[in-house]
Amino acid sequence: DALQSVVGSGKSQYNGTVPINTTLVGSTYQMLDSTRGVGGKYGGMAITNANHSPESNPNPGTIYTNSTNTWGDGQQYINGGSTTNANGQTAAVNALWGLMNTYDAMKNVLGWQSLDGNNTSTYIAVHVDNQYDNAFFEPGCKCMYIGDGGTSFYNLGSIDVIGHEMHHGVTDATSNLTYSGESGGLNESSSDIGGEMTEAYARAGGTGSVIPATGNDWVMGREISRSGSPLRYMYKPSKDGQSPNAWSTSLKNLNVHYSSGPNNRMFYFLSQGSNSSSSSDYYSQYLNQQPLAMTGIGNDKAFRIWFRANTQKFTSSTNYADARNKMVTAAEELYGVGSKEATAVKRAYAAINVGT
Ligand code: ASN
Ligand code: ZN
Repeated sequence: DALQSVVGSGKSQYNGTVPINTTLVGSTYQMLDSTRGVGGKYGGMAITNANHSPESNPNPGTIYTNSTNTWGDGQQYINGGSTTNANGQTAAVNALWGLMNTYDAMKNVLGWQSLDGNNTSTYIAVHVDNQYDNAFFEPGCKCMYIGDGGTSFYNLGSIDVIGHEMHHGVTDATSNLTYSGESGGLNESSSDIGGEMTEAYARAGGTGSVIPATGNDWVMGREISRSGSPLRYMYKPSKDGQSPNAWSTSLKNLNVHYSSGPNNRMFYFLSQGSNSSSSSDYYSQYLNQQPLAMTGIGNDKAFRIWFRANTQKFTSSTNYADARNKMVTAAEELYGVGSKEATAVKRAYAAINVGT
């Protein structure tokens, strides 16, 4: 059968009804986006059904199919229900919408193609395990698995979480930051930055910028949380009760999802600035001091500097001090030695106790 690229309609759980790129094969629609990526397992970006195969040995299954090009019901998946009816398809709609936005933000803001920079296709398998409260990038297949959520979360396919997992794929293909110690925190932070910027890209309406008129929420996983509390607060990491706001010698001993905190906050300052006279949560509490007052350079520039540093400068053993120096170099290459952008990088790191 001839393959025909078409645009379908998906009822997503977190973003309303969204246009999704699918493929018509004979009289069956497939959740295969052949407008993004080439080669790889499916010759385009695909969403597959892991159909509750275990997280410890997941089977990605096959591409989602449907008899019409209207997918999902926008509702949380009912545990134990069909993974292929409209309710079961919603997880796939969430994943494809997140994937499309992640891919487009990388391409249109950063000039980067897919996870490896060579535009190689990947895929996301949904419904992994049972009532699974996690999502992950798997280096073997260079693909991603998304859980339905259990006690803590709803379906983990929010845009920021999908972006987070896809950016693990970029780090895996480039700096390959070791997933422990300070480099592990930077690896996690790079995914939080990528996830938050993907969300910003979608909020900005897919315009090629990551500067939405409505601003960012600067948290990870707001939508997926059953408790209402997000997973991580980029603007003030300590709000999670575990992450520090600034670098210290003991940072390397923390779980990577907490040692990411200071770098997340650095990125927030780099983009949005800080105002030492403000008493709001956004600016207070750097150790016992206020951060240095600084002017932010906005999401677009901050994202380009971070991404260049991670993909072109960092190595697997890069720590916070090394990241700071390489971020300065990346800013100088993009915007000039002595540029306000390079100065902003120094101030943002100084605000988390790295360098001056
Ligand atoms: N969801 C987690 C993450 O991507 C999975 C993990 O702990 N690696 O960070
Ligand atoms: Zn992660």
